[in-house]
Parts: sequence; C-alpha cells; structure tokens
Amino acid sequence: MSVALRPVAADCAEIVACRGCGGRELASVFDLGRMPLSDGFTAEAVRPDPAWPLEVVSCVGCGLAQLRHTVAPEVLFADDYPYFSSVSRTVVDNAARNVAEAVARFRPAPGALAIELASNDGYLLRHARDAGLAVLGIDPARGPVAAARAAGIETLHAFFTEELAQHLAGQGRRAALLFANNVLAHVADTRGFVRGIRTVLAPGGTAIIEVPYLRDLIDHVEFDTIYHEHLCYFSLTALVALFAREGLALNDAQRIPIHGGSLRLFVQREAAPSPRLAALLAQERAEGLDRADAFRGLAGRVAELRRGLRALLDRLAAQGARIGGYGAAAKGTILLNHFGIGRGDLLWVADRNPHKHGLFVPGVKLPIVPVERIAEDRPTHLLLLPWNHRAEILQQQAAFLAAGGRFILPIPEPVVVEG
Ligand code: JHZ
Ligand code: ZN
Repeated sequence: MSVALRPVAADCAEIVACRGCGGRELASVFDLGRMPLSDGFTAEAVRPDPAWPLEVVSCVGCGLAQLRHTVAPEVLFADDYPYFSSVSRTVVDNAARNVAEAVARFRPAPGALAIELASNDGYLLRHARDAGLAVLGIDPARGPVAAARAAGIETLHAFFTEELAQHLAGQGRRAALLFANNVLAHVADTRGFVRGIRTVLAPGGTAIIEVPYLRDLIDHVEFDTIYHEHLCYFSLTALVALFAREGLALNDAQRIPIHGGSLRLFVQREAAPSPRLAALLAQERAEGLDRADAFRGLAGRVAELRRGLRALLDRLAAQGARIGGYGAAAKGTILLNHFGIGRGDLLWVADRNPHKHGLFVPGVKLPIVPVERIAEDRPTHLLLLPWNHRAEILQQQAAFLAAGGRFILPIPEPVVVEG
C-alpha cells in the first residue's frame, strides 16, 4: 500500500499524507461530519447504522482533493454490494458508445484483449465482446460478478491490485484496451492501482478511464456525490500529475455528461498530449480548480440548498402533499441524511433494483420499495434522488406525471417539475 495511514477505529483509518503525491500538508476544505455508508443498505429497521467521518481535504502540494478517512474496502464493497450498472440505461448507453468510439479510434486487432476494472455485471464488456474483442472483467462484488458470468463474460472475483496486474501480465494477458469507469476514485491505494494499470497495459495499449469531474461537482453543488466510497475528487491537473508519477501519460480528456458530469481520460505509455487536454488544463488554472480554492463557497451553497429544500417540503406537506422518494441511489443516502429528510417527510423510496427492495436507506431508515408502489400509493410528489438520471426517469414515469404527479429535483436548486 503506497498510502500512509493511521487507524482511528477497527474499520477506519486517517491518511497522514496525500494519496497522490505523498505530501503531508492537507487543508480541510469541506466537512459533512459523520455519515452512514451510502451503499450500506440493510434490512435493519431500527438499530442505528454505523457512521464514519466524511471530510474532504486538499493537498497543498499537488491539489488532489480527497477524503481524510478511508473506510476498509471490505466494509464498503462487501459481498452484498447492491449496485448493478445495467439498471441504468444511461450507463449502458454510455458504455456502448465508449467501446464503439475506442474501437474506431485505437483499432485493436480482432481478438485483442479488452480488460475492464470494476466490470460490475458486464454492462460494458458485452459491447467489447460483440465488437470482436476477447474480454476479461475484474470486480470484487459477488452479485454483479455472478450476473456478468451468467451473461458469458469471463470475470475475476477480486479487487484489482498491482499484484493481480503482475499475475495477469505474467500469463501474457495484457490489455490493448483497458476500461475503468468510476473506480479510480474508489480505491484506497490510488498509486498502486495506477501502477497496476501500467503493468497490465499492452505495448501500444490505451487505458480509458472515467471519473466524476470536480468542476461539475462544484458548479452544480453535487455535494451528495461526496461519500466514503469516493476517496478522491479529481481535477485534470491532479490526474495528469498522478499518472505521470507512475510512468503513464494522460494524453487526452473529454468531458461527458454521465453521473452529473465526468471526465473520460485517455492514458498511454508514450506522451502525446492533445490540444483539447491543454485547453482544459489552462481553464482549471485560470479558475483555481487545481487548488484548495475550488471548494471555497461550497459549504455555504449546500446550506442554502438545505434551507430551500426543507422549506419546499414543509410547504408542500402543509398543503397536504404526500411525498415519496424516487431512486435509492448512494448519493441519496448523503442528501437525505445531511438534510435531515426522513420518515416524517417521505413515505418510502421507490427503486427499480430488486436487490434493494425490503432494505432501508442507511441513517434515515426510509424503506425501499418497488416502483409499482408509485401507482398503488399515488403520492402527489416524488423527490428525485438520482438527479443524474433525470431524463431517463422522467420519461419512464410519464404516467405518474400525466396523472398530475410532480417531481422535486433537489440539485442544483430545488425545483418542482410537472408533466
Ligand atoms: P445511480 C453508484 O452511485 C455507486 P449511485 C458508485 N459508488 C458510483 O460511483 C456511482 O454509482 C457511479 C435506481 N434507478 O446510478 C437504481 C431506478 O430506480 O445514480 C439505483 O438504485 N430507476 C459505484 O447509487 C439508483 O436509482 C431508474 O430508472 O448514486 C441510481 O443510482 C434508474 C435509471 C435508476 O448511482
Ligand atoms: Zn498531493
């Protein structure tokens, strides 16, 4: 492990140095206090859920924003990890486009190997296989791995580490294309993970990595994407330095709308920076996104959001509204807990993922129910927690809207949407 840690509890440790550069000067920039685990859904209706410190610090040396505390990965990504990528059409469509564009641009030989780190239920590698590539998924969560295997995608049930990368490279299994979506921010050993990518990349190969973009988090007040699973909040500046330190070149980056705004990174062994990359880096410098300054004002905007949403819910309740939650997203756990929205405010949270039904949102203990309950209980309003899937969900809930139902969008400011 290349990160210096000081244990603060059995399953929680504090970093003493930056995850990216090892620098020791870490400035506190945003603090949510103690929060339950965002994906820690359980069937326990009463007993309080464990909560852990959730504080963002910014490295004075390299500008990398990161959590001060690391909850043990075995606790975060336990065997009952409930996230299945294929539940979201937006996620699957984005993956399909990503693969098609990568094949067209980098032209891997037919039958060349595509590896995906955190391959989940095979939502991306299915498309790589259909494009004529050999595929190998790697993921630590049992349920999604079983789903991927059932779909015929060879998948290793494991955390991706430098050791695993060496093992694969030793077997001659190196990737012409390596995909890693929404996983780099999740790994505690950031540098070891990047070294693993270097090891498992074939000569001439390209790693295509998607991460939520700090710029979008700040611009759209997406504070609820700050949770224990997300250890880093990346600017492009910090990413370029991170890869360079491990002998890789971040050559190109593209902004994409997924998950509230992400970066798609193109990483290779040889340096060949694109003009697009240079422009994005210059913009970060001009706007202070490469420094602790990025977070200035965020806490105030979140407090304002909280006041606005609470006032809206209270006003609606006073008018006799019956409000449900839609989508038991990880980010919803943070929004509900930080804003103190619970059983007194919402009937339940409806979700399409059957693995979450019968469980409770951590902390606030709202029950998670199938989406059919919307038609049965006929709430007047639905608070949309996965605001990132807004278009898909509004379309899917056209009948609710047509019957006079309304959605409440919490971010970047509370608004009520009618059909
Ligand atoms: P969604 C997850 O966050 C967890 P979450 C993780 N830590 C991460 O990094 C990001 O993804 C990328 C439901 N739903 O995608 C399914 C419907 O019910 O915003 C999910 O429970 N109906 C790995 O959990 C939740 O909403 C629908 O039509 O915040 C969406 O969660 C759709 C589209 C979703 O990610
Ligand atoms: Zn640093």
